[in-house]
Amino acid sequence: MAPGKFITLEGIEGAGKSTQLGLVRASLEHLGLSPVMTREPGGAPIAERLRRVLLDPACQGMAADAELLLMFAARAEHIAKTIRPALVRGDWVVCDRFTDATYAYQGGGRGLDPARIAILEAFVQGSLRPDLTLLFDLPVALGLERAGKRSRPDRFEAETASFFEGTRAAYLARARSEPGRIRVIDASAPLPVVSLAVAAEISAFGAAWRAPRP
Ligand code: Z5A
Repeated sequence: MAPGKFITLEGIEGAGKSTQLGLVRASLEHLGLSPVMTREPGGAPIAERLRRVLLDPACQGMAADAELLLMFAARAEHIAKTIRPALVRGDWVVCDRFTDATYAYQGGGRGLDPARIAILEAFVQGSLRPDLTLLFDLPVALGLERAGKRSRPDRFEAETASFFEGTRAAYLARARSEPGRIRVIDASAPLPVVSLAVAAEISAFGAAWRAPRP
């Protein structure tokens, strides 16, 4: 059986990834696939416990290196328990955030050296990389305005605009360096326009790779 494909969704705070997840799933189902939907940090029981620590506002001031290592600890668990078994079964996996978020948030936002992130990426993931990444890009002020409607911000949502400017810049730099894998979606557009762009990207990718129908 052919291994499944791995699709990730990325973007800064309030970019609209979660809003589009249902459409991504529906587009893949339309192609006869039953994708495994998951997220980071989290996506497996122990990884979800680590997520609670990572997002907890009471953990404000966590050392940047500790944050980085916890992200990869959660990822190791997620890969072992959820992602790799699904891909080996031939299932497609759709993940709300993955390692591009580490380069963007811990690299671009916190200022950690990307070379150190790359060492952990190789250690934890081996050769596992997303096959397709949709990067929802929009100005920081608009993302924060959209996300600002939430009542209780988590530890990342409480960050400053300059943190998210660094995050966005790192995401865009990665998209420039891997244009084949990372497809940039203009997330500042009205919802129906963003949805059309998402459906087009997923359909094109899915049609090129979909498993033969029985
Ligand atoms: N993190 C990290 O630092 N390092 C890592 O390696 C990983 C993660 C993996 C997880 O938070 C945090 O972990 C994340 C980065 C960090 N923190 N931040 N920021 P999360 O997964 O719980 O939250 P999130 O990923 O940031 O999700 P979000 O803030 O909810 O963003 P979103 O999913 O992209 O946005 P949304 O909820 O779909 O939309 C926000 C609002 O905008 C909502 O009211 C929508 O109805 C509205 N919306 C969406 N699209 C539109 C359009 N096109 N027009 C108008 N309004 C819209």
